[in-house]
Amino acid sequence: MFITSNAHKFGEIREIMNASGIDIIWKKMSYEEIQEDTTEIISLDSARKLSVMIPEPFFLEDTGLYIDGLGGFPGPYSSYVFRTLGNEGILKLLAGIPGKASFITVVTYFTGKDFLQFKGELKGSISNNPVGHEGFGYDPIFIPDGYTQTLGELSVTDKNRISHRSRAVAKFVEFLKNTENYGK
Ligand code: ITT
Repeated sequence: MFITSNAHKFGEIREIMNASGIDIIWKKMSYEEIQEDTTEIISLDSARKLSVMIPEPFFLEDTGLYIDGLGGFPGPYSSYVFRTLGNEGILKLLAGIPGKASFITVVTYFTGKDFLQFKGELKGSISNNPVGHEGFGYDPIFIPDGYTQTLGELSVTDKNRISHRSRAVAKFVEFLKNTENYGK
């Protein structure tokens, strides 16, 4: 069971896990996130709180965009900054600053007993303008290293070949393959 309010995240993760023969159930709900220094801590804290209400196994993930030239900002504030400044606001902030950046996703899996984490990172840079209508969030301003297009120009399948999220989920799937719950 995957807990997220975000249909795009669900769509991406479903495709990755289905390809490995794992069906996932979407529990569509939003939950409050603490403001902390790292994506790991935020993701773990959310899972801990939800496990009090939801005793069966589930997973969730927290994602942040870390811009080197802004000291890692918006990082743990990615959700708030996207809602307030948006992509245009980020581009204005960056005027003149080289836009090396990375996306980090941390999946936290609650086994019903323990909490396990799987991390994925995608390095790239911030574009000069928003481009593309695929994906969501910061995708139109993020150019993965080795690419000329933004993530906003890539299909879900192409984004999944390289993304922070797919890297984290691939580690999670590897773990599941070695447990008796595989495919459930
Ligand atoms: P949850 O219910 O799963 O928490 P959310 O949309 O609030 O959904 P996050 O807090 O993890 O998710 O996301 C922080 C921000 O980063 C949010 O504004 C997203 O739009 C953006 N974001 C997350 N993953 C992204 C991705 O793969 N590409 C571009 N932007 C992304």
